[in-house]
Amino acid sequence: MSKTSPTLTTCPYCGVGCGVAATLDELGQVTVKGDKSHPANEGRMCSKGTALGDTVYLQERLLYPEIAGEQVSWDQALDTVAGEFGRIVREHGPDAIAFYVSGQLLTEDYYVANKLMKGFIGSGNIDTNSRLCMSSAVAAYKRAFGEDIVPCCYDDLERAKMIVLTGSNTAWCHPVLYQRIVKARKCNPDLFVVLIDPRRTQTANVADLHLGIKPGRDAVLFNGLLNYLDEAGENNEIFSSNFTTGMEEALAAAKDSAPSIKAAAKSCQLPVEDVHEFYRMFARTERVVTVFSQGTNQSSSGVDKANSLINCHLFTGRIGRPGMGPFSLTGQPNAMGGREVGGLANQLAAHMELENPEHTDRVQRFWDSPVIARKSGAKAVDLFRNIADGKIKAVWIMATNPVVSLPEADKVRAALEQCELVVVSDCVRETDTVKLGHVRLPALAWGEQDGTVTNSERCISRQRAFLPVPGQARSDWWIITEVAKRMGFADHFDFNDPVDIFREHAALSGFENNGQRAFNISGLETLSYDEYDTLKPVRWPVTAAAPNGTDRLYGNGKFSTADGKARFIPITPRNPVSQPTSEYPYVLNTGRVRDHWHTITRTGMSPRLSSHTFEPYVEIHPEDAAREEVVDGGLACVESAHGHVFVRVRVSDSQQTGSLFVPMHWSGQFSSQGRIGALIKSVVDPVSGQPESKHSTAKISKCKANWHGFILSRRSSLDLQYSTYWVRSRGKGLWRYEIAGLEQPEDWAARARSLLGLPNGQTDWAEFFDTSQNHYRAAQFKGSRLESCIFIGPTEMLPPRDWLISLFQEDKLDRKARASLLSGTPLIDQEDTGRIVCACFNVGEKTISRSIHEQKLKTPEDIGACLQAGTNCGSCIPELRELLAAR
Ligand SMILES: Nc1nc2c(c(=O)[nH]1)N[C@H]1C(S)=C(S)[C@@H](COP(=O)(O)OP(=O)(O)OC[C@H]3O[C@@H](n4cnc5c(=O)[nH]c(N)nc54)[C@H](O)[C@@H]3O)O[C@H]1N2
Ligand SMILES: Nc1nc2c(c(=O)[nH]1)N[C@H]1C(S)=C(S)[C@@H](COP(=O)(O)OP(=O)(O)OC[C@H]3O[C@@H](n4cnc5c(=O)[nH]c(N)nc54)[C@H](O)[C@@H]3O)O[C@H]1N2
Ligand code: SF4
Ligand SMILES: [Mo]
Repeated sequence: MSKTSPTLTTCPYCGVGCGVAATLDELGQVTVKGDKSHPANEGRMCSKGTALGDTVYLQERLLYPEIAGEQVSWDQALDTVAGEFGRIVREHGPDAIAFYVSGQLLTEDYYVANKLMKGFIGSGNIDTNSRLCMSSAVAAYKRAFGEDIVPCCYDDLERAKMIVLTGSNTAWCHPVLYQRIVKARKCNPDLFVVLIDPRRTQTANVADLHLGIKPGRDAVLFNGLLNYLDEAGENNEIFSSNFTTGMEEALAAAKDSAPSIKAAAKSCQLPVEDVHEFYRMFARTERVVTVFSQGTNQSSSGVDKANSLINCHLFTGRIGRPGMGPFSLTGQPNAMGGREVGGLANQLAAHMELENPEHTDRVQRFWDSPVIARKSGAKAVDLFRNIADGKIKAVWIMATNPVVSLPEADKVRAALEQCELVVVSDCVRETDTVKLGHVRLPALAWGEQDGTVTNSERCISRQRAFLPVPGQARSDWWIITEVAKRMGFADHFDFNDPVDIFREHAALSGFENNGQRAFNISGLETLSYDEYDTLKPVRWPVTAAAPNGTDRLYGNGKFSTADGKARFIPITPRNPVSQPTSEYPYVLNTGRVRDHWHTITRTGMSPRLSSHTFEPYVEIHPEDAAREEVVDGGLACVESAHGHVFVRVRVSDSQQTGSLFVPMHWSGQFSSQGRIGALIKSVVDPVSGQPESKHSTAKISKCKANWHGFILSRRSSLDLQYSTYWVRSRGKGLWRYEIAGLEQPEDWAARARSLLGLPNGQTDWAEFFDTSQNHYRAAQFKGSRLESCIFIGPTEMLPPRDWLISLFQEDKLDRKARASLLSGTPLIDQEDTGRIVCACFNVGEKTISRSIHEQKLKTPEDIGACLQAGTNCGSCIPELRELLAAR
């Protein structure tokens, strides 16, 4: 493999599913560019995809199988897992074991995991992190259409005249779709965009109208819309009378809860005019796409919220035609593939149902399996409760980090700590979950593995390997089939290549289908090895009748229910379960930042991606901040009945009063106390079982640290036991540690030395101590190169980090530079660039602000022309606009 032959593959991050062209050069460097031929992105990329090359290094990888922390052979590891699973099933029955899998597995991996558990072990106990992500959307689509079908495709975003983004921070979480919306607006100035989100996120930059809804009230807003549409005579009678049932009941429920615009606005705490504008525009625009994501799904009434918006599309018949429809964006790269293979504990496979005897019979015959699960297994939150209760004695966790991402995460950790057998398959060694694995199985990572993924618009794309297999890592499908073989099911798991599995999966989708299941990719069941290898992205269904795939579904008004009609669902809105109290007065909302992916196991390897947001934070409205006496840039403790975190304070009026926002990303691997999942109450939607991760309650207080500091060091592990607060992040060629402590050090210099593990009297160590101010600074050199530096003092007022980080790039620091380093002030010719805004070209906030001022820049394009910022992936353009507005 050389520079000249890029491999076409798919980005492993979000559900947009961008095609990328990856090149490995002679020096082992990986560069990644957007694939112009891929329909999802047509060459576009975001900051995360662009930086994929930074994340393929092997330092943090799990590369050998381990039992109890000792390296073992694959045979030993696989025999142990198969043997123990077999014993536990014999002694306690099949429900005593469970798999907890992930939307980041490839379809082929997912298929065999589900087949093993449901068809051969005979339990429904396989659930997935998609439970925390998509399950409310799945349940809502099933209720409305009779099947889990996303009827739209991305082209609809360009064809729409109105786009409603609800509970979606598209700019950060689906950045390429955001770019497509921005472009669509340029091409079509009449395109009207509405954002519904309690926070004013970067996505608001593309919105004509931002509805800063009271958290959790979405169903009232959409019930109000349904009622308005009815009163305005906007019913598509031909559609609703021929193709739907249940409209009258849904209308009655809507009228009950939101009888007028005024009532809806009041309940959602929104200005009446804004709600009216939204309703009016929706009523008069035929081509509307309603995009929804976690602000809808992660709710104790997530399924109802989704159905309330689907009702409005059914009422107006806006479904299945170009430029319209209710469009759930999937989060993970293969959330959709997991839905196809039935990875959720209440599904079977190929869109069939566990509790439908006809379906179980069909799948059992197809699999020729000795048993078949006939009842739903435990959903994620219950699955870990069953582990805690000892009902589940062995669990196999693949490609997910539940100790960080599940609610009441400390209980999840405790459950795993006392579980008889914890098996983990991961590519990273030190995650909070992998650490608890008795058996650790090294999986291949992106770039090393082959298979398929399906994105939000049902588009199946290939992931292709272009990197050598490191250590003894193996593909997930291989690991699973080897365990299956050793459990006695060799004949049924005799796959030699992912294509063998894919063909079986495709064949099952068409097996005795007769048009009953829209998920049908039987057109791909005879793919040869070469055809699979060169498979072009294609949207399912793919059948003999539609060999090139299908853009939209249900345009003919024929749905997947028994009578072929879609169902209106009457919605009685419910409030979120946890409501603020005098003890926990704030609504705690959680979500994502631009450049990190989930629990940071992979994006944390990239200096570029780590510099945009390097610390966990809490966002709070200025009035609340004043009341709680927390200040911007200071540290705060956020606490619920279940746990606490220490995070940096960001005071911002984009946050509502009474609400806090904390990112979901930080784990024990990267912070002393940043795991926000520990605070979230395990409240779930009664239909979908999806946790209410957007609406817990908490209190906030100032963290009374007596010293603050930071360390920049080429060393990756330091003993940070004296720091109550620490966060580590990667910089170019170094690690950055932000630290703080509660107690008052007696000897500041000794404190600093102990943090760096340095004996007194070391000579390559230059230090400066201002005793009157208790400011301690020190730098360690190796030859003329800076090795580490540490700054501590009594307040957060410390020198700019970005300038110091740049000194690590120099091979030689002269005396002047060393002196300026210790004084904490850049020399005239050294620029402090500030926090990195453009991750592609490493352009900092201060550089941009200076140029805006000095060069009188007016638009993001001007900034691009002057500094390159924003000209590659475009992920930072919303922030460039904010910096322009701030001038
Ligand atoms: N950068 C980045 N991108 C990602 C990911 C990542 O980790 N990092 N993860 C991927 C995954 S798996 C997923 S699921 C997606 C998630 O993508 P999104 O759903 O867009 O992201 P979130 O930040 O979780 O939440 C979206 C918004 O919901 C809002 N919200 C909270 N409560 C309510 C409410 O009651 N009503 C409404 N209308 N909105 C509310 C929040 O304020 C937040 O801004 O992102 C994917 N893309
Ligand atoms: N508070 C709060 N909690 C949330 C959310 C929220 O918004 N707020 N969002 C929820 C949502 S939507 C999601 S999707 C989850 C995500 O949460 P998780 O799934 O727990 O997060 P990840 O960090 O993506 O974990 C994936 C793991 O798989 C490993 N991995 C990557 N590729 C492979 C592979 O090919 N094979 C194997 N075996 N391992 C691999 C990675 O190293 C990593 O350890 O978090 C949920 N939790
Ligand atoms: S939008 Fe970004 S993270 Fe999502 S698939 Fe595309 S490049 Fe990857
Ligand atoms: Mo997700």
